[in-house]
Amino acid sequence: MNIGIVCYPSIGGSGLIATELGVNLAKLGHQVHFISYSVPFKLSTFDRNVNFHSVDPINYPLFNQTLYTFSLTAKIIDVVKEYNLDLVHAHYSIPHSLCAHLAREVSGREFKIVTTLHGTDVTIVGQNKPLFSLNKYGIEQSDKVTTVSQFQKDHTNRYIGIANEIEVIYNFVDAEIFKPIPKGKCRASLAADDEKIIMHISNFRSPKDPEGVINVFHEVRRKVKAKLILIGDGPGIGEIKTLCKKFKICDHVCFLGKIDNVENIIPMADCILQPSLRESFGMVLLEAMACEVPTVSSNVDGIPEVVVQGETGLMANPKDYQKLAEHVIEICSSADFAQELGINGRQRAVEKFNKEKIIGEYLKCYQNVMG
Ligand code: GMT
Repeated sequence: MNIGIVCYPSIGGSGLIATELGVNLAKLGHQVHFISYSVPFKLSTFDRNVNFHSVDPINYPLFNQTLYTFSLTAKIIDVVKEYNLDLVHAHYSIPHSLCAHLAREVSGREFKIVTTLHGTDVTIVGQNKPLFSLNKYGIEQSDKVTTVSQFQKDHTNRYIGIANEIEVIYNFVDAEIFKPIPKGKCRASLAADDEKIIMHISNFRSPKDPEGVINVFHEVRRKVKAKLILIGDGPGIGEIKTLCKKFKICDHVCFLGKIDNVENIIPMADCILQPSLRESFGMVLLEAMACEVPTVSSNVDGIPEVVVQGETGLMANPKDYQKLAEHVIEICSSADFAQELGINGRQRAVEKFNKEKIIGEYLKCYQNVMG
Protein backbone atom coordinates (compact mmCIF):
# COMPACT_ATOMS: atom_id res chain seq x y z
CA MET A 1 0.00 0.00 0.00
CA ASN A 2 0.96 3.64 -0.39
CA ILE A 3 0.27 5.08 3.03
CA GLY A 4 0.35 8.70 4.19
CA ILE A 5 0.90 9.31 7.90
CA VAL A 6 -0.01 12.72 9.29
CA CYS A 7 1.26 13.38 12.80
CA TYR A 8 2.81 15.84 15.22
CA PRO A 9 6.59 15.46 15.04
CA SER A 10 7.50 16.60 18.54
CA ILE A 11 8.25 14.36 21.51
CA GLY A 12 4.97 12.82 22.66
CA GLY A 13 3.05 9.59 22.51
CA SER A 14 1.00 10.22 19.37
CA GLY A 15 4.02 11.19 17.26
CA LEU A 16 5.98 8.26 18.65
CA ILE A 17 3.28 5.71 17.82
CA ALA A 18 2.71 7.22 14.35
CA THR A 19 6.43 7.06 13.59
CA GLU A 20 6.99 3.54 14.90
CA LEU A 21 3.94 2.33 13.01
CA GLY A 22 5.10 3.95 9.76
CA VAL A 23 8.67 2.69 10.05
CA ASN A 24 7.49 -0.86 10.71
CA LEU A 25 4.98 -0.76 7.84
CA ALA A 26 7.85 0.33 5.60
CA LYS A 27 9.88 -2.67 6.78
CA LEU A 28 6.97 -4.86 5.69
CA GLY A 29 7.28 -3.41 2.19
CA HIS A 30 4.65 -0.65 2.21
CA GLN A 31 5.52 2.79 0.88
CA VAL A 32 5.15 5.20 3.81
CA HIS A 33 4.90 8.98 3.48
CA PHE A 34 5.18 11.02 6.67
CA ILE A 35 3.53 14.44 6.35
CA SER A 36 4.36 16.87 9.15
CA TYR A 37 5.90 20.28 9.86
CA SER A 38 9.25 18.75 10.77
CA VAL A 39 10.87 15.33 10.80
CA PRO A 40 9.24 13.25 13.58
CA PHE A 41 11.67 12.98 16.51
CA LYS A 42 11.92 9.21 16.29
CA LEU A 43 12.34 9.06 12.52
CA SER A 44 16.01 8.20 12.35
CA THR A 45 15.65 5.19 10.05
CA PHE A 46 16.86 5.39 6.46
CA ASP A 47 14.69 3.09 4.41
CA ARG A 48 13.84 3.29 0.73
CA ASN A 49 10.19 2.88 1.66
CA VAL A 50 10.15 5.83 4.06
CA ASN A 51 9.58 9.36 2.77
CA PHE A 52 9.17 12.61 4.63
CA HIS A 53 7.19 15.57 3.26
CA SER A 54 7.54 18.87 5.07
CA VAL A 55 4.52 21.10 5.58
CA ASP A 56 5.81 24.59 4.93
CA PRO A 57 4.19 27.59 6.61
CA ILE A 58 2.25 29.99 4.41
CA ASN A 59 3.53 33.46 5.27
CA TYR A 60 2.16 36.72 3.97
CA PRO A 61 2.18 40.07 5.78
CA LEU A 62 -1.61 40.17 5.70
CA PHE A 63 -1.88 37.03 7.83
CA ASN A 64 -0.68 37.18 11.38
CA GLN A 65 -0.78 33.37 11.58
CA THR A 66 0.72 30.76 9.29
CA LEU A 67 -2.49 28.97 8.13
CA TYR A 68 -1.25 25.53 9.17
CA THR A 69 -4.54 23.85 8.30
CA PHE A 70 -4.32 25.16 4.73
CA SER A 71 -0.65 24.32 4.28
CA LEU A 72 -1.17 20.80 5.64
CA THR A 73 -4.19 20.24 3.37
CA ALA A 74 -2.21 21.50 0.38
CA LYS A 75 0.68 19.18 1.22
CA ILE A 76 -1.61 16.16 1.56
CA ILE A 77 -3.07 16.97 -1.87
CA ASP A 78 0.44 17.16 -3.38
CA VAL A 79 1.56 13.88 -1.84
CA VAL A 80 -1.67 12.04 -2.66
CA LYS A 81 -1.38 13.06 -6.32
CA GLU A 82 2.34 12.50 -6.72
CA TYR A 83 2.51 9.16 -4.92
CA ASN A 84 -1.00 7.90 -5.53
CA LEU A 85 -1.74 7.27 -1.86
CA ASP A 86 -4.26 4.55 -1.04
CA LEU A 87 -4.79 5.72 2.49
CA VAL A 88 -4.02 8.62 4.83
CA HIS A 89 -3.73 7.84 8.53
CA ALA A 90 -4.31 10.90 10.73
CA HIS A 91 -2.78 10.58 14.19
CA TYR A 92 -4.53 13.05 16.50
CA SER A 93 -7.70 14.38 14.94
CA ILE A 94 -7.11 18.14 15.29
CA PRO A 95 -6.68 19.39 12.58
CA HIS A 96 -5.37 16.30 10.77
CA SER A 97 -8.68 14.51 10.09
CA LEU A 98 -10.33 17.60 8.70
CA CYS A 99 -7.27 18.38 6.52
CA ALA A 100 -7.29 14.84 5.13
CA HIS A 101 -10.99 15.14 4.35
CA LEU A 102 -10.54 18.52 2.65
CA ALA A 103 -7.62 17.13 0.66
CA ARG A 104 -9.82 14.26 -0.55
CA GLU A 105 -12.62 16.64 -1.55
CA VAL A 106 -10.33 19.08 -3.33
CA SER A 107 -8.11 16.50 -5.04
CA GLY A 108 -11.00 14.31 -6.19
CA ARG A 109 -8.84 11.28 -5.35
CA GLU A 110 -10.50 8.35 -3.62
CA PHE A 111 -8.00 7.58 -0.91
CA LYS A 112 -9.26 6.23 2.41
CA ILE A 113 -8.89 8.06 5.71
CA VAL A 114 -8.14 6.41 9.05
CA THR A 115 -8.11 8.58 12.18
CA THR A 116 -6.56 7.54 15.47
CA LEU A 117 -7.77 9.52 18.47
CA HIS A 118 -4.91 9.79 20.95
CA GLY A 119 -6.40 11.53 23.95
CA THR A 120 -6.43 15.28 24.35
CA ASP A 121 -7.85 15.62 20.81
CA VAL A 122 -11.08 14.46 22.49
CA THR A 123 -10.71 14.99 26.23
CA ILE A 124 -9.23 18.49 26.34
CA VAL A 125 -8.58 20.32 23.04
CA GLY A 126 -11.60 18.66 21.44
CA GLN A 127 -13.88 19.98 24.17
CA ASN A 128 -13.00 23.54 23.22
CA LYS A 129 -16.31 25.09 22.08
CA PRO A 130 -15.27 26.61 18.73
CA LEU A 131 -13.32 23.48 17.79
CA PHE A 132 -15.88 20.91 18.94
CA SER A 133 -18.10 20.74 15.84
CA LEU A 134 -15.17 21.05 13.41
CA ASN A 135 -13.39 18.20 15.19
CA LYS A 136 -16.52 16.02 15.25
CA TYR A 137 -17.13 16.70 11.58
CA GLY A 138 -13.51 15.91 10.67
CA ILE A 139 -13.54 12.64 12.62
CA GLU A 140 -16.86 11.60 11.08
CA GLN A 141 -15.47 11.94 7.55
CA SER A 142 -12.94 9.18 8.30
CA ASP A 143 -13.55 5.73 6.84
CA LYS A 144 -12.30 4.23 10.07
CA VAL A 145 -11.74 5.63 13.56
CA THR A 146 -9.48 3.93 16.05
CA THR A 147 -8.41 4.90 19.52
CA VAL A 148 -5.86 3.78 22.05
CA SER A 149 -8.01 2.54 24.96
CA GLN A 150 -11.49 1.43 25.84
CA PHE A 151 -11.72 4.50 28.09
CA GLN A 152 -11.04 6.77 25.12
CA LYS A 153 -13.64 4.98 23.01
CA ASP A 154 -16.32 5.31 25.71
CA HIS A 155 -15.40 8.90 26.39
CA THR A 156 -15.60 9.80 22.69
CA ASN A 157 -18.97 8.10 22.31
CA ARG A 158 -20.27 9.87 25.39
CA TYR A 159 -18.93 13.37 24.86
CA ILE A 160 -18.66 13.66 21.07
CA GLY A 161 -21.12 11.03 19.95
CA ILE A 162 -19.67 10.39 16.51
CA ALA A 163 -21.56 8.30 13.98
CA ASN A 164 -18.61 5.96 13.25
CA GLU A 165 -17.94 2.71 15.09
CA ILE A 166 -14.64 3.15 16.99
CA GLU A 167 -12.12 0.32 17.17
CA VAL A 168 -9.74 0.09 20.11
CA ILE A 169 -6.16 -0.57 19.00
CA TYR A 170 -3.84 -0.26 21.96
CA ASN A 171 -0.48 1.45 21.77
CA PHE A 172 2.60 -0.74 21.54
CA VAL A 173 6.19 -0.95 22.66
CA ASP A 174 9.24 -2.46 21.02
CA ALA A 175 10.37 -4.87 23.75
CA GLU A 176 13.72 -5.40 21.99
CA ILE A 177 14.49 -1.71 22.49
CA PHE A 178 12.77 -1.15 25.82
CA LYS A 179 14.24 -3.84 28.03
CA PRO A 180 16.12 -4.15 31.31
CA ILE A 181 19.80 -3.22 30.99
CA PRO A 182 22.62 -3.37 33.55
CA LYS A 183 22.66 -0.22 35.68
CA GLY A 184 26.44 0.31 35.87
CA LYS A 185 27.98 3.71 35.18
CA CYS A 186 24.83 5.38 33.95
CA ARG A 187 23.10 4.85 37.28
CA ALA A 188 26.15 6.00 39.17
CA SER A 189 26.08 9.29 37.26
CA LEU A 190 22.51 9.91 38.42
CA ALA A 191 22.49 8.95 42.10
CA ALA A 192 24.56 7.47 44.91
CA ASP A 193 24.39 3.70 45.49
CA ASP A 194 22.27 4.10 48.60
CA GLU A 195 19.79 6.47 46.92
CA LYS A 196 16.66 5.27 45.12
CA ILE A 197 15.92 6.77 41.71
CA ILE A 198 12.38 8.04 41.19
CA MET A 199 11.81 9.11 37.59
CA HIS A 200 9.13 11.17 35.86
CA ILE A 201 8.91 11.71 32.10
CA SER A 202 6.46 14.10 30.48
CA ASN A 203 5.77 17.32 28.62
CA PHE A 204 5.15 19.02 31.98
CA ARG A 205 1.73 20.26 30.93
CA SER A 206 -1.10 20.47 33.44
CA PRO A 207 -2.66 17.04 32.56
CA LYS A 208 0.60 15.44 33.81
CA ASP A 209 0.22 17.21 37.19
CA PRO A 210 3.87 18.34 37.42
CA GLU A 211 3.25 19.89 40.85
CA GLY A 212 1.96 16.50 41.99
CA VAL A 213 5.30 14.93 41.10
CA ILE A 214 7.10 17.26 43.52
CA ASN A 215 4.48 16.92 46.24
CA VAL A 216 4.74 13.13 46.11
CA PHE A 217 8.53 13.18 46.02
CA HIS A 218 8.62 15.56 48.99
CA GLU A 219 6.57 13.02 50.99
CA VAL A 220 8.76 10.14 49.82
CA ARG A 221 11.94 11.97 50.87
CA ARG A 222 10.72 12.01 54.48
CA LYS A 223 11.10 8.21 54.57
CA VAL A 224 13.42 7.20 51.74
CA LYS A 225 16.80 8.49 50.57
CA ALA A 226 16.02 9.20 46.93
CA LYS A 227 16.76 11.31 43.86
CA LEU A 228 14.06 12.59 41.53
CA ILE A 229 15.06 12.51 37.87
CA LEU A 230 12.86 14.63 35.60
CA ILE A 231 12.93 14.06 31.86
CA GLY A 232 11.24 16.33 29.34
CA ASP A 233 10.38 19.99 29.20
CA GLY A 234 7.27 22.10 29.28
CA PRO A 235 5.31 24.88 30.94
CA GLY A 236 5.21 23.27 34.40
CA ILE A 237 8.97 23.30 34.93
CA GLY A 238 8.96 26.81 36.48
CA GLU A 239 6.39 25.82 39.10
CA ILE A 240 8.37 22.66 39.85
CA LYS A 241 11.50 24.72 40.53
CA THR A 242 9.53 27.02 42.84
CA LEU A 243 8.19 24.04 44.78
CA CYS A 244 11.65 22.48 45.03
CA LYS A 245 12.92 25.67 46.66
CA LYS A 246 9.90 25.82 48.97
CA PHE A 247 10.43 22.22 50.12
CA LYS A 248 14.24 22.67 50.20
CA ILE A 249 14.75 19.62 48.01
CA CYS A 250 16.57 21.25 45.06
CA ASP A 251 19.71 19.16 45.67
CA HIS A 252 17.71 15.98 45.28
CA VAL A 253 15.98 16.87 42.00
CA CYS A 254 17.74 16.57 38.68
CA PHE A 255 16.38 18.16 35.46
CA LEU A 256 17.65 16.31 32.39
CA GLY A 257 15.48 18.07 29.78
CA LYS A 258 14.38 16.41 26.54
CA ILE A 259 15.94 13.04 25.80
CA ASP A 260 15.14 11.19 22.56
CA ASN A 261 16.28 7.71 23.56
CA VAL A 262 14.62 7.23 26.92
CA GLU A 263 15.14 3.47 26.63
CA ASN A 264 18.70 4.09 27.87
CA ILE A 265 17.61 5.84 31.03
CA ILE A 266 14.28 4.32 32.11
CA PRO A 267 16.00 1.05 33.19
CA MET A 268 18.06 3.10 35.70
CA ALA A 269 14.93 3.96 37.69
CA ASP A 270 13.73 2.16 40.81
CA CYS A 271 10.26 3.54 40.22
CA ILE A 272 8.50 5.59 37.54
CA LEU A 273 6.09 8.19 38.92
CA GLN A 274 3.24 9.50 36.70
CA PRO A 275 0.46 11.16 38.73
CA SER A 276 -1.49 12.29 35.60
CA LEU A 277 -4.88 13.98 35.76
CA ARG A 278 -5.68 12.85 32.19
CA GLU A 279 -4.08 9.97 30.29
CA SER A 280 -5.82 8.06 27.53
CA PHE A 281 -3.12 5.39 27.66
CA GLY A 282 0.25 6.36 29.20
CA MET A 283 3.17 5.39 26.94
CA VAL A 284 5.77 6.06 29.64
CA LEU A 285 4.11 3.49 31.90
CA LEU A 286 4.21 0.88 29.14
CA GLU A 287 7.85 1.67 28.35
CA ALA A 288 8.73 1.35 32.05
CA MET A 289 6.92 -1.99 32.23
CA ALA A 290 8.90 -3.28 29.25
CA CYS A 291 12.09 -2.23 31.08
CA GLU A 292 10.99 -4.13 34.23
CA VAL A 293 10.63 -0.90 36.17
CA PRO A 294 7.69 -0.75 38.62
CA THR A 295 5.29 2.16 38.17
CA VAL A 296 3.34 4.37 40.54
CA SER A 297 0.61 6.32 38.81
CA SER A 298 -2.85 7.72 39.08
CA ASN A 299 -5.68 5.44 38.04
CA VAL A 300 -7.17 7.97 35.66
CA ASP A 301 -8.74 7.35 32.21
CA GLY A 302 -7.01 4.52 30.30
CA ILE A 303 -4.19 3.87 32.77
CA PRO A 304 -5.90 0.85 34.44
CA GLU A 305 -5.97 -0.82 31.01
CA VAL A 306 -2.18 -0.64 30.92
CA VAL A 307 -1.19 -1.10 34.57
CA VAL A 308 -2.52 -3.96 36.72
CA GLN A 309 -2.88 -2.80 40.32
CA GLY A 310 -0.54 -4.70 42.63
CA GLU A 311 0.78 -6.85 39.77
CA THR A 312 2.74 -4.51 37.50
CA GLY A 313 2.48 -1.27 39.46
CA LEU A 314 0.52 0.64 42.08
CA MET A 315 -2.15 3.24 41.43
CA ALA A 316 -4.08 5.82 43.45
CA ASN A 317 -6.65 8.48 42.68
CA PRO A 318 -5.30 11.56 40.92
CA LYS A 319 -4.18 14.23 43.41
CA ASP A 320 -4.04 11.70 46.28
CA TYR A 321 -0.41 12.55 46.92
CA GLN A 322 -0.34 10.80 50.27
CA LYS A 323 -1.36 7.45 48.78
CA LEU A 324 0.90 7.87 45.75
CA ALA A 325 3.82 8.58 48.10
CA GLU A 326 2.98 5.52 50.23
CA HIS A 327 3.08 3.43 47.04
CA VAL A 328 6.50 4.77 46.05
CA ILE A 329 7.79 4.13 49.58
CA GLU A 330 6.41 0.57 49.52
CA ILE A 331 8.23 -0.16 46.25
CA CYS A 332 11.46 1.47 47.44
CA SER A 333 11.34 -0.48 50.70
CA SER A 334 11.01 -3.98 49.27
CA ALA A 335 13.42 -5.12 46.59
CA ASP A 336 11.51 -8.39 46.20
CA PHE A 337 8.18 -6.64 45.65
CA ALA A 338 9.77 -4.16 43.22
CA GLN A 339 11.34 -7.02 41.27
CA GLU A 340 8.06 -8.94 41.14
CA LEU A 341 6.21 -5.89 39.78
CA GLY A 342 8.96 -5.33 37.23
CA ILE A 343 8.96 -8.89 35.95
CA ASN A 344 5.15 -8.97 35.71
CA GLY A 345 5.22 -5.62 33.94
CA ARG A 346 7.56 -6.81 31.22
CA GLN A 347 5.56 -9.98 30.75
CA ARG A 348 2.36 -7.96 30.30
CA ALA A 349 4.06 -5.50 27.93
CA VAL A 350 5.39 -8.33 25.80
CA GLU A 351 2.14 -10.33 25.75
CA LYS A 352 -0.49 -7.63 25.39
CA PHE A 353 1.21 -4.60 23.87
CA ASN A 354 3.90 -6.04 21.62
CA LYS A 355 4.81 -4.34 18.40
CA GLU A 356 4.07 -7.20 15.98
CA LYS A 357 0.61 -7.87 17.43
CA ILE A 358 -0.55 -4.25 17.35
CA ILE A 359 0.93 -3.48 13.93
CA GLY A 360 -0.93 -6.55 12.69
CA GLU A 361 -4.14 -5.02 14.07
CA TYR A 362 -3.49 -1.77 12.20
CA LEU A 363 -2.77 -3.64 8.99
CA LYS A 364 -6.00 -5.58 9.34
CA CYS A 365 -7.83 -2.31 9.92
CA TYR A 366 -6.28 -0.82 6.73
CA GLN A 367 -7.19 -3.94 4.75
CA ASN A 368 -10.80 -3.77 5.92
CA VAL A 369 -11.00 -0.12 4.97
CA MET A 370 -9.49 -0.83 1.55
CA GLY A 371 -12.04 -3.60 1.07
O1 GMT B 1 0.14 13.33 26.85
C1 GMT B 1 0.24 14.27 26.07
O2 GMT B 1 0.01 15.43 26.41
C2 GMT B 1 0.70 14.02 24.66
C3 GMT B 1 -0.32 13.24 23.88
C4 GMT B 1 0.15 13.12 22.45
O3 GMT B 1 -0.58 13.55 21.56
O4 GMT B 1 1.23 12.62 22.20
O5 GMT B 1 -0.45 11.95 24.49
C5 GMT B 1 -1.65 11.25 24.26
O6 GMT B 1 -1.40 10.21 23.32
C6 GMT B 1 -0.51 9.19 23.79
C7 GMT B 1 -0.33 8.16 22.67
O7 GMT B 1 -1.51 7.56 22.32
C8 GMT B 1 -1.07 8.55 25.07
O8 GMT B 1 -0.17 7.56 25.55
C9 GMT B 1 -1.28 9.63 26.14
O9 GMT B 1 -1.87 9.03 27.27
C10 GMT B 1 -2.18 10.71 25.60
N1 GMT B 1 -2.25 11.81 26.55
C11 GMT B 1 -3.38 12.14 27.20
O10 GMT B 1 -4.44 11.56 27.05
C12 GMT B 1 -3.28 13.29 28.15
